[in-house]
Amino acid sequence: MEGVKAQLRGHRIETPSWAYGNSGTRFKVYAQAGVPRTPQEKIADAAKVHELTGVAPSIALHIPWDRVDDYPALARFAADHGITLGAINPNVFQEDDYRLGSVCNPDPTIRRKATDHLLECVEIGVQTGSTILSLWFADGTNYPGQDSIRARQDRLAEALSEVYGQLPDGMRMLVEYKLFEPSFYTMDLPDWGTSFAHCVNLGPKAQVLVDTGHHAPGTNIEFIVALLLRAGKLGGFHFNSRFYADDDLMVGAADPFQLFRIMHEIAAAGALAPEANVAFMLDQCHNIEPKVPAMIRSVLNVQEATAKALLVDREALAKAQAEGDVLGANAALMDAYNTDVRPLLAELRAEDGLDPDPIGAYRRSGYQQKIEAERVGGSAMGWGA
Ligand code: LRH
Ligand code: MN
Repeated sequence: MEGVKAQLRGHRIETPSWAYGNSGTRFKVYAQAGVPRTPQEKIADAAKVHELTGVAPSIALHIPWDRVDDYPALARFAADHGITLGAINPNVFQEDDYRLGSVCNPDPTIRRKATDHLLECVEIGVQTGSTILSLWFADGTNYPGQDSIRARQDRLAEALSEVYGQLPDGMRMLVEYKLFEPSFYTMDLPDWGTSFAHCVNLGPKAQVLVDTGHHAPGTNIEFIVALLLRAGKLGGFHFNSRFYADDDLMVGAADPFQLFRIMHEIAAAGALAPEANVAFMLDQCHNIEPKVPAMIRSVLNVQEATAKALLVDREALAKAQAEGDVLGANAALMDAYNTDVRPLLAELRAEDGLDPDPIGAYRRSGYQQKIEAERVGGSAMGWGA
């Protein structure tokens, strides 16, 4: 069990700055009390999540939502709170200029503007000490004939290659795909295969980012994960869960078994260790639930799925698989999945000087009351769509 504990101790889950802010749907963005008004307050909330879970030592930024005048100072502020600044996410999907796309736009001046923002985010990453440029494009079309599918791929390849060429040593780019929304006929990066093809063309510093909410219903995401791992092209995850579309619900809430199957492929490939360089990041929206405890719950859900995956009896599984013992092999996985790992994780936290019950600890901390009392006035951060 000590081996499992050691691997769980080495696990790192990055939380997204935007999930601490107000979010919603096209119908309503619900304002909640105590929501951050500045990137610094988001960092403070992320630091609270790390303080109570011990495995969330970094926060991803989104630009311009987290734009500041002095990024080295922001990195020092984060360090003073015991965390680091993680992936830098450019935003080329919230300006009128991007109506027909950003880097895939038919208009070269718009493409130039979008590419310049990506390059600005590379520079921001240098100043924050980040090692990941995390790229997602809303680019696509809504009607057949609206634009040339092939020409848009040429434009995408051109922009990605220019940015790739500007990546400093130690920084890599992750290319996220999404089946649909906000475009509803084509997305220029709709699936793992398109992202993979571009990443292979770009080179070793380009890898695929798997957002678990970005697939057609019924997609076997762990198959994609196993395949990308085999090809050395799995850069990381945007973990969340969904019942229907890109619902961005708490990871593991809608389909904990799927999360377990994904973490099983990770563990089986020995890709849990930090040196495997798979970025485990959350990407969620807490539209109706309190943000900080929702983030703590999400980190615990990933920990629980990971602990179950580490408890798979690999010898029994390999033996059953080799013997074609279908039921035996499936049982090896289900025994692990059906194991209650909460006592193990509580013990681990206690051994590490953490409260065995982080959610209870948060409630007892009075942090929620504190931020609701302090964060009055100013404008709460949100998507601002
Ligand atoms: C797009 C996405 C992308 C982000 C955004 C916050 O749906 O998953 O990763 O930039 O959400
Ligand atoms: Mn995402």
